[in-house]
Amino acid sequence: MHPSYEMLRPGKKFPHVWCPGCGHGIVQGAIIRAVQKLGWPRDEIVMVSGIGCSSRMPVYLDFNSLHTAHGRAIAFATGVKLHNPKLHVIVITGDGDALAIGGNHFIHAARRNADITVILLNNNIYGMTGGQYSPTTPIGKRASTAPYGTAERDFDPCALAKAAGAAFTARGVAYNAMEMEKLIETALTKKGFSVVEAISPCPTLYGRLNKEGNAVKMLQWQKANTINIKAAEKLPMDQVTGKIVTGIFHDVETIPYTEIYNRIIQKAQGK
Ligand SMILES: Cc1ncc(C[n+]2csc(CCOP(=O)(O)OP(=O)(O)O)c2C)c(N)n1
Ligand code: SF4
Repeated sequence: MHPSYEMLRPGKKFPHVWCPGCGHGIVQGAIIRAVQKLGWPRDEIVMVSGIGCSSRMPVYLDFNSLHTAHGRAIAFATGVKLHNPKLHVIVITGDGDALAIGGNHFIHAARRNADITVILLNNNIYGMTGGQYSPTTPIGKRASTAPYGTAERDFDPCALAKAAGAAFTARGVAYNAMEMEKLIETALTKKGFSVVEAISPCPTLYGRLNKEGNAVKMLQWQKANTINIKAAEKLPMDQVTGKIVTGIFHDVETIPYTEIYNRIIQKAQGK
């Protein structure tokens, strides 16, 4: 039996809804391996998501799970962690879920330094609802709501999280599943608000609308256009522009929100 199998809910929730070639399954595999490496009991893990193709993940994984409302996963996750700080709380969210309808929760959880890990599956589009553009659709790229290309600039989720106060930010691509796994494993061990942006191709909508070819071609593009931050730092800017930079961008020791909050509770109780 494949080692990932014990983390799934076979029989109950399969077949899954993801299209052939969707990157979300690759990211799910990386999360499973990261959790297995850490050796955490499944009962101590809570996986929280909003709504979207990406947000279906907690339905398939056999952890404690909350499949909440669109954009609200981070708010639910913060509540879970405050209630029981011993739990490992992982948020699964999409670029639409985290940065459009859920954008306020994202920045304020970073500001508070909520002690949760956010895995943001960025496919640059709203997958579940038919390919509308999202806050990470690059300017000029097509979406069902932008047939001639978007006129809006896109967010860099890692830069946004850092600016808002996150303790840890990193980016990986589906093509490099081994690096993705390591980044997720590291993020999960960090105190405070940690974010891994997982670049996950959507061949069905983003790829088709932007004529990027099938799933294999999209992964080949990732392979050819990804550069690790350590290599990028040694290159002139013009050789990095247009590439996806991966790796750890920000990593600081912090006192997480949960600890500060609990100190206040103790103070109020006269302890
Ligand atoms: C309050 C609310 N507004 C809108 C929707 C419709 N809706 C469901 S998923 C989604 C976008 C999902 O995009 P993203 O988070 O990027 O995830 P993906 O499907 O691309 O993985 C939207 C707009 C909803 N379910 N609830
Ligand atoms: S529509 Fe896109 S994001 Fe959704 S399952 Fe299909 S390939 Fe994945």
